[in-house]
Amino acid sequence: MANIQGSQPPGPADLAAAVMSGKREALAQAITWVESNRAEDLVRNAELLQHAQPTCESIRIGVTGIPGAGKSTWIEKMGMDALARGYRVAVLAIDPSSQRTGGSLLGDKTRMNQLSQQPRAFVRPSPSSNVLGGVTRATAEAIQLCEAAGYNFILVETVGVGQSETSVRTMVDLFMLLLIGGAGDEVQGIKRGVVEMADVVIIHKADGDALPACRSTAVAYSQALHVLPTPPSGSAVEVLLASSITGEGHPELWAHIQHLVGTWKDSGWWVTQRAMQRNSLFEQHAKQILVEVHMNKHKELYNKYLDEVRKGVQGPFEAARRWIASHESNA
Ligand SMILES: Nc1nc2c(ncn2[C@@H]2O[C@H](COP(=O)(O)OP(=O)(O)O)[C@@H](O)[C@H]2O)c(=O)[nH]1
Ligand SMILES: [Mg+2]
Repeated sequence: MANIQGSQPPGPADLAAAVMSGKREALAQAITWVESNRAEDLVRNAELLQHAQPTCESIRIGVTGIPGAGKSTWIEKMGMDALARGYRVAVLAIDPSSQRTGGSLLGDKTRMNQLSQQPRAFVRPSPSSNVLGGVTRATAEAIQLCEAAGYNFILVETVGVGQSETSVRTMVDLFMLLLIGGAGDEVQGIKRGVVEMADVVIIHKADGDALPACRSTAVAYSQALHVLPTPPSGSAVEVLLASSITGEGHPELWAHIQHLVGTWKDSGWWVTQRAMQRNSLFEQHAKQILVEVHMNKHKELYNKYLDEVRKGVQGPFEAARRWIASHESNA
């Protein structure tokens, strides 16, 4: 998209105003802006974000689980339910793997055909594939932009394994782990660390022939979670069965989410967690901007050291230290 209306591209303040007035194309364009990684765009983006402040109180929910666990289907069901309850729904996907595959890992369901046709829903399938190392930042900023546009129910789907779960955990209020009944931990690609990040464990696709296997998986996970320490939220992790095809388990899930939101708002965890997340984002931004700015100035030296480290001429730590130190000598 070139710009909103005329021949001149909008300035950051104009775009922010258009986002806050609820124009979908403006929101889409603003998210494209923050997905840019170019150093010269950082100032423009900062100005956009300065202006585009949230206009609503939101609930942010992150969803993880292996490809095929039904995350997109679950999100579409939750999203439709949230719309029915009067929320405005935004869906974002965080997909570091798209850097390599151009996003092809995202299946058809990611388009969320039903949800994306709703006027009060906004679906953004995946960050653009050229966001080098900036996927986390772009997603966190996209969440802010959605909230500026008045979307008060934000769903974030993680795609790919490893880093993306940890990143999403730092930007949502509730983190859902979707598992499939019957499959062992290894099959599910679940590391202990991911289970420990979850606020709710959902044994998904609990319908038809799969129901008995789902029940036993639920029992096994309830027992396993029992021995883990209570999460920092203070709420024990519940294991719930759900099907996003039949809708079974969704009313209970919805009630549980509302319960957690209420409990955490009363206990102060809601505010504390968001404050901690803002600090964590600041730290990430500071480090990343530092490296980007430095890289722009000292790319050649970086490549030279990379080569020397590969050949064993310099140690990796020494090279990194000297590369950073080049700042003082050449500034
Ligand atoms: N039986 C059953 N199938 C489901 C359910 N949810 C999703 N699926 C199917 O599982 C497949 C993968 O779903 P998708 O949402 O794309 O998974 P994702 O890769 O985790 O996003 C699709 O064929 C869905 O129709 C469910 O609750 N029950
Ligand atoms: Mg998906």
